[in-house]
Amino acid sequence: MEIELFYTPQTRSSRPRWLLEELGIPYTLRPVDLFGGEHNPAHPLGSVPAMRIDKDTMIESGAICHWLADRFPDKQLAPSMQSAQRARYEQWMFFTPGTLEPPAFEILMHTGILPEKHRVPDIVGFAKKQHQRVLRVLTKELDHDGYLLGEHFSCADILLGTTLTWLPEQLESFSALKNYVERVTARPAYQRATQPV
Ligand SMILES: N[C@@H](CCC(=O)N[C@@H](CS)C(=O)NCC(=O)O)C(=O)O
Repeated sequence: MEIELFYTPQTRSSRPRWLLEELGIPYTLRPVDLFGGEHNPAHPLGSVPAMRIDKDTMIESGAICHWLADRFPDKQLAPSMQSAQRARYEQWMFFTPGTLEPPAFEILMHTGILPEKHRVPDIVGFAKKQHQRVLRVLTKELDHDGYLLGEHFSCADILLGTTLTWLPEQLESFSALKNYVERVTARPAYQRATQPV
């Protein structure tokens, strides 16, 4: 199987890159200079990430990670469908892109990504409240030395871990989450995945 990952550092394409490093399988990085104005030729919207598996192309960071983790069951980054933990795993795999990411991204958009004249302070205020509500749920879940599924690190931690690094200042009053981010980002695979290309 030949895998190519269309990738820009410090974007959602960090998720599949980290996962590929955790899986320890060969892949080729195809850097896309998104911040320099380049569009990703492998994505219908020009966005990152996209992944080519032999001749097929797949988009959506969450879907790519979900698929890869299941495709290599021996690496144990996703509980099997028969496992009692599978439902919980699915829940957290969707919680990050569906519930944590929207307010986090609104904050980023309206404090930095959008040109100043298009930023709306009221959206930031609302998004910060919603983001903090979500962080309160997560901090209760992670008030221990492990991961979303307990002692076992899984692909759900990759989605969550990357997303929590977006806004470190928002974690100030959540020590369990700060410790969690330190723990997951200290993993050798994360360190490899954040090396410059
Ligand atoms: N839901 C998509 C979002 C992809 C996305 O918006 N990627 C951003 C970088 S994090 C991007 O490429 N933005 C530039 C653009 O869409 O033109 C995913 O998770 O893959």
